[in-house]
Amino acid sequence: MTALIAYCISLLARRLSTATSAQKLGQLEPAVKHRTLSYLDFKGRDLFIVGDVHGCFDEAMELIDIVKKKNNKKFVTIFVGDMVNKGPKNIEMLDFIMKNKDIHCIRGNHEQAVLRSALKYRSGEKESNPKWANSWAKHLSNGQFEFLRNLPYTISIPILNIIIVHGGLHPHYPLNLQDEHNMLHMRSLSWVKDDFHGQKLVATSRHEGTLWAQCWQGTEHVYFGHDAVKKLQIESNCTGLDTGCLYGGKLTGVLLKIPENITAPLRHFDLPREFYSVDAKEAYIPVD
Ligand SMILES: [Mn+2]
Repeated sequence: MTALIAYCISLLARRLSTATSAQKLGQLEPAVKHRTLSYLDFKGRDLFIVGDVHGCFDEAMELIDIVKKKNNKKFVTIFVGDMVNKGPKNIEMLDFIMKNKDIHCIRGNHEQAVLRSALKYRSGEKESNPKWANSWAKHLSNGQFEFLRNLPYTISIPILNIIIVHGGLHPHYPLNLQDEHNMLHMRSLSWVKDDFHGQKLVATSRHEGTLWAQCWQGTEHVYFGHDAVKKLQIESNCTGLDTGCLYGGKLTGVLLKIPENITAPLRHFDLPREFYSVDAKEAYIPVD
């Protein structure tokens, strides 16, 4: 009888702990998963979309300065996720993106990793994944935590026919049905057997199969990051901007020259664009 009661209690405890961790992850959901920018959000300015910074704050400042010096027109900057973590100046980078109103950001897998670590530290749990050097998450203020938590998975700009996502998009699903893990992590697509002896296209973060950007057939042009190994990816309707600054590569951004007074949605390839990059000051960490 005692053994039975003990067994029931252990079952209950296990269920409660599963519920608690699911609840905890639920605490990381942004208020808006898919953000839309309207023309008024950047009217009269250009758009500068920047790849993975990973706390390489000095290089980010240098890149933005170069664009400022070369162009008289002001611009709005959009970061494609992984603005922080693993790099040398995470707090400086976080302060910069939080304080500047001309900056928009989306969530990368590293913002997600920092949020998960912060939750663990806050609940007194031991951080079991220190390899990502997330220890700075211990010191996040409530404001910093909320800023990161509210980073959307995507930003869409319908008038320019553009979507910005960190990892990628599965070509078979509309935006609102995209898997959240895939949006942060995916790099490739592979066909695998499904339960009905057919084939299904599965997203993976591994470097295998076909690059997802080569399979994208959506009408929108997608800007993304997350694939430092492949560096700059220029496909017909996708552009990958992670050129591995953290690993001693470059930090890259693309300036979209926005015409004055747009009255109807533009085709992305009608927009003139210029690529800019700066060299990393050092290889901050070796490639995984
Ligand atoms: Mn990433």
